[in-house]
Amino acid sequence: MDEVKTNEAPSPPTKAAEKPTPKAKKPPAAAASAAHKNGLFSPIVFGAKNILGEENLNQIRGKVIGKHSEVISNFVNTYDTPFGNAVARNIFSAMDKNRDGVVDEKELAMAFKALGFTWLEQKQVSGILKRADKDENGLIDYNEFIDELPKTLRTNLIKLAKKNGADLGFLV
Ligand SMILES: [Ca+2]
Ligand SMILES: [Ca+2]
Repeated sequence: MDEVKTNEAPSPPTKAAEKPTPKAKKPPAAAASAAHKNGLFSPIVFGAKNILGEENLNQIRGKVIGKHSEVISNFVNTYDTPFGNAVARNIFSAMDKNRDGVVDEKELAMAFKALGFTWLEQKQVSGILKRADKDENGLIDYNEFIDELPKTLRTNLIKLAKKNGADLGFLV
């Protein structure tokens, strides 16, 4: 239900007599670099590119451009699809800084900070970890991550998207 404004609103040509240039098809360079600057998801998208191949990714990206809130929901809802799974694995391994295969509280806090979830306090990060940590060993493994984190990520990504508008770097 929540809608995030997109910047995919090509204005209709005022003078149809001029030139029928299909300029709305391609985003201008300025917009692309602006997205880059705030491209929190750039590493994730690049990672998915490595896994899926550029062609697949472009197809997916073609579908998702202009509907960022849907993307956000999708990528956390579809981790059982090749794309969703690739993204989830990427997020997980990006979080796992010391590459021991699990995410500890410090890594989780760092990841949330890196994603821009500045509103999450230590207390809340602990709570998220506790909720995810089904076997109560103080660490999040991939299965625990997959069970719990998509919900958390979605909630916070939507919040982030609202804060940042559409400029989330999905357009790398
Ligand atoms: Ca780790
Ligand atoms: Ca655990």
